[in-house]
Amino acid sequence: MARDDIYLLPMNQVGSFVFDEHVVNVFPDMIARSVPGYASILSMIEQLASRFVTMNSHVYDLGCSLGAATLLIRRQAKEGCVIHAVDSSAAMIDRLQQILKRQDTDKSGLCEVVAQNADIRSTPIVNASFVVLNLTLQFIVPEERADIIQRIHDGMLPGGALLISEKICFDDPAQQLLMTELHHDFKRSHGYSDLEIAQKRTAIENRLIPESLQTHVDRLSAAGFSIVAPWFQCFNFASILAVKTTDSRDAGTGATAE
Ligand code: GEK
Repeated sequence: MARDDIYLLPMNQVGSFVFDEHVVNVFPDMIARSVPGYASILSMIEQLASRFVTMNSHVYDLGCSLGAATLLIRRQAKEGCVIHAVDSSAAMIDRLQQILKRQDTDKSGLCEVVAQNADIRSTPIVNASFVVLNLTLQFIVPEERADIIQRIHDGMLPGGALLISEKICFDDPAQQLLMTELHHDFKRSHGYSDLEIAQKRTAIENRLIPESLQTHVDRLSAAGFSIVAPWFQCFNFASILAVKTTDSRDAGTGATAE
């Protein structure tokens, strides 16, 4: 795995962050050393897939990058289901297609994966049992986020689930400062220098817009998800599971009439 050294040297001017060929080459290392809890979230995505993916349904990995979630979901896929791995970066999708080609040659009996270079703002969602937005919505301007969440909800089968992970911010300035510092400590402890942290921060500043956990929860509830459960947080990164049920009164409680 190539090491992320994109911001290692001082830059005269730090440009806005783009998911290009350079980033693709170092992406697995970059995300593992930048997002506290990334590996834990991925492994839970696989566990959730085994519960929520149903036969003959569609699964969506929106903002799939190199398909880390897609490949784990594929291990749990049910008969007749199709995974749609969508990303607006052509470089990411090209590399994912190479990975999938290798996997398809090595193993038989895997479910179909359609890797698509497209914008999630216009990706139709139909017959979905499981949708993943792992660290993607944060790159969409906030005004356009509700529409995406609503379309996901509306395209989902009853009993279907959306997993959404995001970098979050905090209303309390002291908490915001502490969580930012802890995140930077995490990056430092994984080998990033202060210069790398500062330059990456400048590059991503206007591209990645975090919202509070409550803002995400409220948006998911407003879209109609009957269970909205934050299930993971590590410093300023959080993950939420949202489930669409037919009847919110007995949603996932396993309650019986007894
Ligand atoms: C993982 N989910 O490894 N439409 C489609 N893709 C987009 C859009 C958009 N409008 N905007 C950004 N992206 C992955 C990690 S990375 C997270 C996701 C990160 C894509 C973008 O090209 C990139 O590949 C991905 O969203 C975000 O589980 O780098 O912090």
